[in-house]
Amino acid sequence: ESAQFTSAIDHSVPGLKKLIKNHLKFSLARDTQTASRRDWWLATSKAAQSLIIERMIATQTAHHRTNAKRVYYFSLEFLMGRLFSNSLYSAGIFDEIELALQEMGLDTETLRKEEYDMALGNGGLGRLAACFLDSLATLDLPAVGYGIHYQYGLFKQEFRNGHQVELPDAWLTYGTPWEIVRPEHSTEVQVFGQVENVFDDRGNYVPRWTGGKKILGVPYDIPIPGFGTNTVNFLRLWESRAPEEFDFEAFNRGGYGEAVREKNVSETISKVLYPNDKTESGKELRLVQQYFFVACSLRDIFRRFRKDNEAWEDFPEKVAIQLNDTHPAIAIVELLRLFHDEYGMAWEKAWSIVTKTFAYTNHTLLPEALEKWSVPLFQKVLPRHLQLIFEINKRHLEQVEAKWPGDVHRKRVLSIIEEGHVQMVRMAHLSVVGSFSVNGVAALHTQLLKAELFPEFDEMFPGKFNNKTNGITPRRWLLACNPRLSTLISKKIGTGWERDLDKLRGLEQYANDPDFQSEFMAVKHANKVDLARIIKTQIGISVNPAALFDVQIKRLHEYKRQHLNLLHILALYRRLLQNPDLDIAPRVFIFSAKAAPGYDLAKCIIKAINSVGTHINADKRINDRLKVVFLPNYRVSLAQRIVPAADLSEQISTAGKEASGTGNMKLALNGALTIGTLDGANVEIREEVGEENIFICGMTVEEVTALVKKGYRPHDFYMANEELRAVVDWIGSNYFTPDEPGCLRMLCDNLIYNDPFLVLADFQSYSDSHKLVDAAFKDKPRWAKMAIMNTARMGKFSSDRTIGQYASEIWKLDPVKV
Ligand code: 26Q
Repeated sequence: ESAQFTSAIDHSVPGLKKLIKNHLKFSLARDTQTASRRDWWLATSKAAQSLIIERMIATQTAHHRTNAKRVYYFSLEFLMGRLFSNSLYSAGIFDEIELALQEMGLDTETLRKEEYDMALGNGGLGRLAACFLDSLATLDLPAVGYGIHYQYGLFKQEFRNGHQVELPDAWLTYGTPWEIVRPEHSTEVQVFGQVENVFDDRGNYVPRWTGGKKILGVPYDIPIPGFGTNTVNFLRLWESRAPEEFDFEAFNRGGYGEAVREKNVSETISKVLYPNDKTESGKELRLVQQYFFVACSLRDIFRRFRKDNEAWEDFPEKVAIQLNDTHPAIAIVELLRLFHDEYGMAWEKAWSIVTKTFAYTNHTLLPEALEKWSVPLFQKVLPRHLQLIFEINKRHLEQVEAKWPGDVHRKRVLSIIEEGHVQMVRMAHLSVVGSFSVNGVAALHTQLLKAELFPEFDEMFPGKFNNKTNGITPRRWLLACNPRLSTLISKKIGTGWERDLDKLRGLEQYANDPDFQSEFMAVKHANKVDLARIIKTQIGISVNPAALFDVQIKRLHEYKRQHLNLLHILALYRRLLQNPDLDIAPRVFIFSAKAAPGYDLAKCIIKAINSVGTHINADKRINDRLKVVFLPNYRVSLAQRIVPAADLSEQISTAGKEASGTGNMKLALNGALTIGTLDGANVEIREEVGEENIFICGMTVEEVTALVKKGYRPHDFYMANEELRAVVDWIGSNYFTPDEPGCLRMLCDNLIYNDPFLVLADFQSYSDSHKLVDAAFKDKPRWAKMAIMNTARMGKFSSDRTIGQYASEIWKLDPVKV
């Protein structure tokens, strides 16, 4: 079905000029003489936003009129980055706005730099949610993203003497043109309190959750426009506030000061995004955040469902909820509680609706990253939910008993409650039991999920586990971030690839064409010149755009092994010092990464790269053949500058540890070659681009497992390899940090005596692989051909393909044309 849509806005260049000036005047109270760059950016954004809002209203009317099934994407993180270019492209006014601005002596390139990144996420998981929203709208799928309106996003990173320093990310200081506050859809939820038994309206003596602290959720909506279609979905983010009555009560109890203090507690909930940090695990406020946004969102979904439907049985036909990891998994229990406690529905019926509604995506196999909450903490924050979890678990274990009578081991490993000194609630187990679908994010990851993490669950629920290999949106990660390559591609194969990335296969036939090769590499060179300028202005280092740009950009984590990269840099440096005539292609090593504030070893790796880099960059003897650059404050907008300029993409996690990776896809799509392990989506990237167009190194999952089983001794690798021993010792000495003796000792000791991620075991293979990279880079036509093949064969990794599979295989969701 479709709805009629006609725009009331003049899309012409003069029309848009007028619209921008009107916003400058009436929304910002500025005249053209005194307007700052930010004012112009705001006014232009508001102009684009008005076109998008028109389409949003039409879309919501169409979804309501057709009573369409919707998917709700629940996530603690949405790493949106900047929205300016995306909005212009999606509103279909990029060129018109460019011209309109030109006539006023401005340009989009300058204005877009005015925007703060919307950094409401840590990394891969949050950025995946943002790419999914883009694809959902582009595929005309009815969808709403639900999350938290954090006042502060992921911390801002600076370096002081090479050490990471964290600063608050006050992204809302000057406001944002993209969001619409909707106080009329505010909703109240409670936390804490106790469970009492009371008589319900049918005379049954039932448990009731009472005495909790009331919190108001106020929604902010960010329109999400599709590309090349009229659909505009939205992202709804909840801000926590103190409800009026509560303030008043507090005032009566303790006066003004007490009332303000109580208000602060309520407003703390949406104050700040938690960094993905070991030291932050198990924190009460994090559980409150999770429950707060999930409870608000479910009430919002109920309101929308009740407008168009009568029977609760129809709920799963109209509502699918995707859980982005276990972070929002408490939604399973809250929906059960709403049906059973609040609406008096029988347990069996309520549970049956719940388990037809939820689907869960797992993003990690690392045991230390699986969410657990202690039972006493749960008892304090969500006492009724804890009771319900015990009841869910009792019934679940009865099913286990029915299937495997007397098997106590099975009951122990399948239980939602982990028994121990303190009992723990395993959120992953709750998610598997409460969902009809559990998916991994790459083929290898899903295989390991079934075979290693949840083998007993896979046996108990055959068919529940499935794979959905991640993807990225080609609108942001090619069209917007790499205009030169986009133009070249469209010139060669026409447009259309933006909505159908498989069309890039059309480039394959030109991979051997010398003219196309030089055009393709000229684009890469121009992008490298741009990045070199950014490097110069950001950190004052001059780099040669003709050098090989070797890029590792991602969160800093031991399993991602930035320190393996560093060991190789030191080996190269040493080879050059010992053999000054060594013939290697000049290289610029580019890092960008944030370490979690409490992750000491990760911060030590940052310091090590910075200190080694400073030393190498200043060494005249190597004649600029090596440069090491660490760009501070990695974020989406910086990634958009680095990705188009990369020659080589470092994807070197310990096999079996990186669930998928998505940076690997962004870089390969933009013509960077991958050096990587057979981990995550690298396996599928190799399948697509062909093994002749990728540099695979390191141990396989099977080899890693075998080595760990036999007993890994990093010291043996250290002793057996002269070069490896030299570079590890070099880091551990005070050579690179004379002013801070001992500061890199923990890194060096960790490698020799512990090395949980097998860095030393993979060193030689990695170093050998880099020799092949060097040879390939010197052969210019060969490198060009390989780079073109990478771009041409990355179609599979469009998030449109991923979302198409979620929609048909999990959500059973149909598009609605607007
Ligand atoms: C947990 C507890 C307390 C505070 C924070 C957290 C927390 C926050 C974020 C735990 C994990 C995350 C993020 C995980 C993440 O980004 N995982 C990545 O997801 C990508 C998308 O599927 C994959 O491509 C990556 O392989 C995976 O590491």
